[in-house]
Amino acid sequence: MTEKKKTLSRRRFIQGVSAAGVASLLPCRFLIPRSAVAAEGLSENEYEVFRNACPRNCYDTCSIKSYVKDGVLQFIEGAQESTFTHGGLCVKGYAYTRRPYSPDRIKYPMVQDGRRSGKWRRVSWDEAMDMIARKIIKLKEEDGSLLGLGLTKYSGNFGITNYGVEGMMSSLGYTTRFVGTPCWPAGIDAQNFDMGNMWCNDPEDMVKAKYLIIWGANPAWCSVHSMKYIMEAKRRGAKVVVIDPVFTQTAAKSDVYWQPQTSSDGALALGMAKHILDMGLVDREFVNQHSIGFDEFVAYLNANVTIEWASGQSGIPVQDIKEVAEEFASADPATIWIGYGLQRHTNGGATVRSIDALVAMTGNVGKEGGGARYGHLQTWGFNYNAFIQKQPEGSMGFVGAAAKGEFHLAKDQETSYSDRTVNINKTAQEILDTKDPAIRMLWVSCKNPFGQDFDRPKLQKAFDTLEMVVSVEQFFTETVANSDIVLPVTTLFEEWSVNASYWHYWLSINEQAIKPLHEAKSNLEIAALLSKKMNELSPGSCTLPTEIDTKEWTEKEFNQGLYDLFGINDWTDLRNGPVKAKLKSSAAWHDMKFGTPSGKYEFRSELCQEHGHDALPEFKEGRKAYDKFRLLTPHTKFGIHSQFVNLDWMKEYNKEPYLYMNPKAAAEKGIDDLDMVRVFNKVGEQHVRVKLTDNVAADCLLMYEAWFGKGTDFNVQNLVDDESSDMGAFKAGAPGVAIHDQFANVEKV
Ligand SMILES: Nc1nc2c(c(=O)[nH]1)N[C@H]1C(S)=C(S)[C@@H](COP(=O)(O)OP(=O)(O)OC[C@H]3O[C@@H](n4cnc5c(=O)[nH]c(N)nc54)[C@H](O)[C@@H]3O)O[C@H]1N2
Ligand SMILES: Nc1nc2c(c(=O)[nH]1)N[C@H]1C(S)=C(S)[C@@H](COP(=O)(O)OP(=O)(O)OC[C@H]3O[C@@H](n4cnc5c(=O)[nH]c(N)nc54)[C@H](O)[C@@H]3O)O[C@H]1N2
Ligand SMILES: [Mo]
Repeated sequence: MTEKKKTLSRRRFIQGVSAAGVASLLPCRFLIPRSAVAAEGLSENEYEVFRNACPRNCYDTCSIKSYVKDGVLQFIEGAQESTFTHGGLCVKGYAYTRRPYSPDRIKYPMVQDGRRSGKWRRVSWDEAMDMIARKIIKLKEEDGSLLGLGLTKYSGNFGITNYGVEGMMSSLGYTTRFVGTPCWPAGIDAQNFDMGNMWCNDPEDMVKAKYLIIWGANPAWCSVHSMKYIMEAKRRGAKVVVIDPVFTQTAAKSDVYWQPQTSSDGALALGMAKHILDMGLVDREFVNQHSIGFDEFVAYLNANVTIEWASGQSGIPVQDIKEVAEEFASADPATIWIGYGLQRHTNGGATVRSIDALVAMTGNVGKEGGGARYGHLQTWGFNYNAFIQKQPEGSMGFVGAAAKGEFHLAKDQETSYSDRTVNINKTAQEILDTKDPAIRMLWVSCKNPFGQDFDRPKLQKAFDTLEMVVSVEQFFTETVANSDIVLPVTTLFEEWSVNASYWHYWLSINEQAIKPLHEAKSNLEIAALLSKKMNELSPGSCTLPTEIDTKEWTEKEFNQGLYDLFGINDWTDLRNGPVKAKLKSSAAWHDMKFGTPSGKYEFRSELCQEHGHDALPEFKEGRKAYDKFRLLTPHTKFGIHSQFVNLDWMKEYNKEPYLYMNPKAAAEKGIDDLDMVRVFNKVGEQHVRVKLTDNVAADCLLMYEAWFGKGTDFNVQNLVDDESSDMGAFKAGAPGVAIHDQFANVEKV
């Protein structure tokens, strides 16, 4: 990129920051989306304009408009067509113009001579594929199956064509898959037990809410575009309550802020439910017509719950609980945003069920402006063509139910073979424990286990047992450092895909805006290359085509159902801008036809009981403290997991990591502001600088998860173990993980 172009995009970036920062917090009536090009007095004709979508694992899944000149990405902006993205991006989004051109990018396939040695040498794609394919063939010969080959993939890129990574694995045979999600599965199961699916109202209808409780979510950082609806609801007179052990930027925008004991929210919700019951504020019509099990729930509340008990558990005063409960039950409509942070606990699923119950008993389920908002996958009706691939003939696999330890090969039962599944939230333990055959080779894609998985010290030990680790990456993460081979992957601007959101109802195409830089290839192209090499070395060993056009494969993800839902004739219509689903109503469950066995809202769920939990949304005790302070490691403002913070352009916003600590607790430990400390627990330790703040309670330590780039050792996973949450296995295949049920101590160094 020339100097001149660099300056231009840098300038845009800085302007974008201030505009977006302010715009995302303004009520929508003040937001007039205006093209950045027009605003700058430039002509769109000077640029080639492309449609893109942010593929990160984020509520907002922003629709992007990209401007390219001479084959170089000049600047980007939020698409004006989407009322959700509304012409603006978040700060990290505006830094995207740097990402393809970052000097830190992985540029070529490389091989490391000795893990963690840093002795990388460049190899050709052909050499890299040759090494990988020969290893795969060797595994098959030695083990009689490919179960020794593991895939761990999660949310680095949610573009639909990237499910071709799973497709690639299937095209090789039956392998070992790390399944589940660290993100939200306890809440998904909870909503499935209560309502028969996870389905949330259109977030844009939050403007209609008269009362909003934001419970264990931090949209001011994690869903910036949602804030304009919350602020507009407030402008129209709604009251906003935020419940979070941390005084977040979202809390700063609220009318009422509660700082409960972490993991006590179930008690709080049940206390509110009891008071609503006592005050006669139950919506009898909803309960009688559309639910089952309410009488039993009432009996449970009467026998076990008092507001004093809820107050004792949570630390929220009795009077406050009463007041908010009454206001919530009296407002029409009233809604609760149930955050993902809230359910990352050993009692997270039970907590979500008790909050759902609160929304249901007040008649706010199925109502515009109401709802127990968690997430949805209503707009994800893709073909999953890239995902679904056929195993080569004669593939050996796992037999019968995927229960561990029951693996045996049965040559005459080919049709019953399957992949072997292991829990993604226990990566380290699963690698160590899985036998017959052991996981010998690991393919890592769209995933940074050393940054995002749990118990990093144990993970190091586990990786050391692996014979070959292949990482498909853009940057030299800690996972790459623990790999033998790294393959350079494209950024979103260099490939075709399509993106939907798990929160809003917009659909965006992602066009290839620039040619892949250096030797980067998309996940799909890498899959095709592997297929070519496999078939060269062992004909018939991989069913995937050996040439893949990512544009064609993007097209293959569409179907008439999607076209009808979005009111378009063809996928190419998306090149004119994102489109929104044609919703009959903005309310989930508007027809009151629930997906539960009874077809009604189930206060009492036998299905839930069958899965080993209480049938009623009963209180479940949290995890017992195993060290002095509660340790929280939630999501950061200017990064998403291990992405963005490492970019040089973002350094201004993320100078260094901190431990946030209450001044009272720090004083007891003789710790001053900006001291270096050692945080330690049974998992490991981390050295970090302290920032004193009243935003966290005195019994709490707070560090935001993030990867600060190569050469830094900050990693919260040195202190987070892999304890499971209660729910998640029903819908995600493995339980969630109790990320926020961690404890640690601290000392000055
Ligand atoms: N302590 C703690 N741990 C957590 C959490 C927490 O709150 N606290 N949050 C959890 C949650 S909610 C989540 S969702 C997970 C997220 O965990 P991950 O899904 O692992 O998250 P990312 O860091 O976003 O992405 C992983 C990698 O994908 C790479 N990548 C980006 N695009 C592509 C691509 O197109 N192809 C390939 N092959 N790679 C690509 C990125 O460079 C990045 O290094 O972390 C979980 N871990
Ligand atoms: N900027 C930015 N945006 C993101 C992400 C990111 O990393 N950065 N990640 C994306 C992803 S993958 C996800 S999953 C979402 C996450 O979105 P959120 O769920 O909004 O974010 P988290 O930070 O995971 O957790 C939200 C809050 O839960 C609180 N919490 C933890 N335990 C409890 C509890 O016991 N009770 C209560 N009441 N609150 C509790 C935390 O203090 C935190 O403030 O955001 C997405 N958007
Ligand atoms: Mo997540």
